[in-house]
Amino acid sequence: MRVHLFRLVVIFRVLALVFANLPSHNPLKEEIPIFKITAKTHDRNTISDFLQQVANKITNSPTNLSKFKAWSTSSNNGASLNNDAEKQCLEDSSIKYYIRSLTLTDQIYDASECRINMNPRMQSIIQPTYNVHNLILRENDTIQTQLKYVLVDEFNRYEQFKDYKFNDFENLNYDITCLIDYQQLMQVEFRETLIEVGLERRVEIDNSCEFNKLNLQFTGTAIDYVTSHVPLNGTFFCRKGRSSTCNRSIAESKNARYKLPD
Ligand SMILES: *[C@@H]1O[C@H](CO)[C@@H](O)[C@H](O)[C@H]1NC(C)=O
Ligand SMILES: *[C@@H]1O[C@H](CO)[C@@H](O)[C@H](O)[C@H]1NC(C)=O
Ligand SMILES: *[C@@H]1O[C@H](CO)[C@@H](O)[C@H](O)[C@H]1NC(C)=O
Ligand SMILES: CC(=O)N[C@H]1CO[C@H](CO)[C@@H](O)[C@@H]1O
Repeated sequence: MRVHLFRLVVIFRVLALVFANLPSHNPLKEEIPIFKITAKTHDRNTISDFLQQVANKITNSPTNLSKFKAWSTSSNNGASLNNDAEKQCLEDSSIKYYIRSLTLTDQIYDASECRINMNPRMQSIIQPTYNVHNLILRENDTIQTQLKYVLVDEFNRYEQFKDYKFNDFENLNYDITCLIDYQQLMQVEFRETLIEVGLERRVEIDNSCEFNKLNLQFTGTAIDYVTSHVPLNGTFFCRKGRSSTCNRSIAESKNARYKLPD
């Protein structure tokens, strides 16, 4: 991960302005979460997964967990819930996300095979793997995906982000051609520009869940910190020479396309 100095300067300015707009600085007003998960917005399994994670973390004795585990796996639908307390536990608990930091940054991904040119008379040509950006940007976690959409919506309302285009991957330079000289190693790379969002996640657990039985000190709210990446745009570029993913022993030399040197 690289952060350019210029970008750092820009983002600190943006940060200061964005946070001036957040209500957190007003002690009289409760801060509004950017994203909230409850039994009204998500299925009970999602809620019980979060509760289970907290239970695992805070419990003093693993044997105390068994009751909660059995319950969360039987909670696929409301009907199988054991009693009103358990129903209330899932319905009155919530998970809330708050933005705590924003950083403009880049991430680099491999976008082709690693290739070596063993033909002394011609240069070989390497290009990005077909559709590779979809593989790179693919999301596999529903909550993370929803969070990303919520963040893009939010950022689109910030005056400070008005010149930023999110998810701008329509016109990628897939036509880039990396020319490889004799015995040279080459790999196409994808530089993704993104906003790295640091979030505080508060799991607020209703008293009816009786988590104080797992740990007397537990006050009802579990706080941790998570990161979300909101994509802006990307570019392919040619990387010459060896790297952690490209060396002579794994490099492909077969089926290369060739070009006579100019
Ligand atoms: C989801 O993707 C991340 C990396 O992006 C990976 O670490 C994780 O194992 C994946 N999870 C699933 C369920 O495929
Ligand atoms: C990507 O987005 C950033 C922030 O808006 C911008 O500064 C940069 O020029 C963009 N890069 C490309 C390749 O579009
Ligand atoms: C070449 O790269 C592969 C894959 O990253 C790695 O497992 C291997 O150890 C590397 N070999 C050398 C000689 O660096
Ligand atoms: C609710 C519950 O099962 N509490 C138990 C948790 O573990 C401690 C120590 O093993 C027991 O004393 C509690 O009764």
